[in-house]
Amino acid sequence: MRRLPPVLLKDGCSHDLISLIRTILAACKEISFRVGQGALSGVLGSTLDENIQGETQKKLDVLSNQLLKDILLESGYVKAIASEEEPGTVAGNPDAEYIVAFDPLDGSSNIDINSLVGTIFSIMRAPKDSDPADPNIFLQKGDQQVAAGYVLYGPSTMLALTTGQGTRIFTLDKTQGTFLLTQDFAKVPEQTKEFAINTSNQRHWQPAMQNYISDLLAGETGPRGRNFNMRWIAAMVGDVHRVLSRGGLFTYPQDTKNPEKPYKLRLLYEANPMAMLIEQAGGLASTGYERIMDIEPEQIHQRVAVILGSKEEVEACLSYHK
Ligand code: AFP
Repeated sequence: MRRLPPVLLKDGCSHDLISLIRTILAACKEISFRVGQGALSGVLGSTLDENIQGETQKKLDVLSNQLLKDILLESGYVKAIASEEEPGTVAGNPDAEYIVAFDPLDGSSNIDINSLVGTIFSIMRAPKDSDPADPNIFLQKGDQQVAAGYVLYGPSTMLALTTGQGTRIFTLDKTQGTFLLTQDFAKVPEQTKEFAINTSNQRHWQPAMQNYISDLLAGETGPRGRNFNMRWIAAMVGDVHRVLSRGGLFTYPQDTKNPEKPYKLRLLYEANPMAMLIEQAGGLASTGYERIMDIEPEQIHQRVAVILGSKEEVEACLSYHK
């Protein structure tokens, strides 16, 4: 078993970037412990509050957000942070080089049923001489990300991380408290027989997605000529980890269920970091009409349609969207 190299990743990463990633992982180790404690640590269940997204906040949402926010702002390594659980951005060290956008606990509706949850993070450079209190410093295309990753709190706690030189997978050794490198370069198989979508929204999808999924469900008797399998974890971090591990297509497409909210997933701290991890592992990540990491963000909690995973299957899905 290879140990984590002392500077985490060579790849020409600066000392401050390595220290910033280590700071994020320090918070994630604590979150892993709390998630693992479950009912024993009294953090299950919901608060009486809603977040900026209008979603009921779970106790672990609030705890995870506070842990990441405190450790990052105290570290001095970030100029500002943006979080799914924060209405606006929070200013940090005006002299710091990096900004971090994160979803502190993705899939939090899974907490009370002991299912998969995770932390997703995206690291960007702060524009030169920028104001740490200016939320517009986060409005950068996904291609501007310096690093991206997630920590999956499952039977084992795993980290997927990219700094632009491929996607690596690490596993937390809970006896030592260190993430050990367990897969050097993750590779998404170009073909797959597995897709992930919340099928209960089928009547609300656009015709392109209805036709694509219908052809998958037709199996070997339909136009695809082969059978497909379906999975839905209801935590993007779990579905994306499966895609990174064995291929697949994950999608949360546009739907008309709530006219004010045609999309579900957030661009800055879900779609963009996952898109970087997937593309660095040879997969594709699209909205159906454009590459996710080409999108010019307009506001920090902006939502977007997501179709990502095995290259040939994403291309097949996109062919229905022409
Ligand atoms: P929560 O964090 O509110 O549980 O939402 C998780 C998520 O943003 C994403 O991780 C899942 O893929 C998706 O929502 C699940 O959405 P549905 O509950 O509509 O299936």
